[in-house]
Amino acid sequence: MTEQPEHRAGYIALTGRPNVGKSTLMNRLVGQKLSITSPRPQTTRHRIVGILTLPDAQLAFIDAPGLQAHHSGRLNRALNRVAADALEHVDAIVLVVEALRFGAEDRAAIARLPEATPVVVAINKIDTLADKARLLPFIESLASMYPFAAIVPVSAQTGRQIPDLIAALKAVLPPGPSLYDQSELTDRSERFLAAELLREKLFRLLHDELPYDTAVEIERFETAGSLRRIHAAIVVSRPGQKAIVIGKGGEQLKTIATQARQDMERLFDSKVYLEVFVRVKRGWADDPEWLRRLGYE
Ligand SMILES: Nc1nc2c(ncn2[C@@H]2O[C@H](COP(=O)(O)OP(=O)(O)OP(=O)(O)O)[C@@H](O)[C@H]2O)c(=O)[nH]1
Ligand SMILES: [Mg+2]
Repeated sequence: MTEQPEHRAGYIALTGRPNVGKSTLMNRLVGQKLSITSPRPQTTRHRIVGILTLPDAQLAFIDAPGLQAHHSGRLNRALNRVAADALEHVDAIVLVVEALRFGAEDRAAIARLPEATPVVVAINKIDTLADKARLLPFIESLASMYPFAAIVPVSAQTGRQIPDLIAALKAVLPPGPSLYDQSELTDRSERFLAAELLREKLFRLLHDELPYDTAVEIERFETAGSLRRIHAAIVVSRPGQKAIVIGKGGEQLKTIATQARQDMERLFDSKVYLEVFVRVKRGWADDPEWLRRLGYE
């Protein structure tokens, strides 16, 4: 009789400076687009769990906002709380850094690592490297900074060496039964995921024009057979911002809504009827009731 490997399971937090690819990496690890991504830093605003179930292990990844220094106010404080909490009570941490691009914000991320939790480094975006030989000294310098359990170069975009990262994480997880049912992919509802997909299109299509205090609220979410009927509000804090989101002749909003609907149909594997409008709510980002309503507090 061959001995079965012991089943392992645990929570694994993804951390690292903004824009290193934490959310892209989580999506790649679980094989599904759950967490939104964009070229803009500080895209992720909510904690979301993505679950990878294997025959001998279950890895529950936690993606969360990074610590924000560039904005102040109540919304920002709420985001920083989520960022700090995400590193507590986890079984392991993946510190994501970008290949050959290490700076003050990365150093700060290392300084915040809690003692006694095993940390695996994922050196992301290796697909952008012309000269792979330069990775070795980079790995050596990282290894001298902190007692990391492992350092694995990967590409979240192409999937390169993702199996090696999973193996390194399995090795540091404690033995134990699964935390979630094996059919579960995330702890979040379709309602939440729909709001996020719409927010992603705002981030991707409006670039720097998009004000920081823009959010999405799902006002109605109904499932009728294989159809999802969704009414969503894009919440901005000034009338001028409403004009930016709608665009000339409503073209911008139409593109945003079409792309969001296509992503929702893929994720929910169903037809989606999506109606989107823009609502102006002055000062919502400093209003406790609205912060709660939009899931920030
Ligand atoms: N070339 C390349 N680009 C990548 C890779 N992984 C992520 N990116 C890109 O990097 C940008 C940021 O990715 P995100 O996953 O949103 O980064 P993040 O760390 O979650 O960012 P925040 O949530 O804002 O902190 C996006 O434009 C991604 O497409 C990779 O392996 N290779
Ligand atoms: Mg992110």
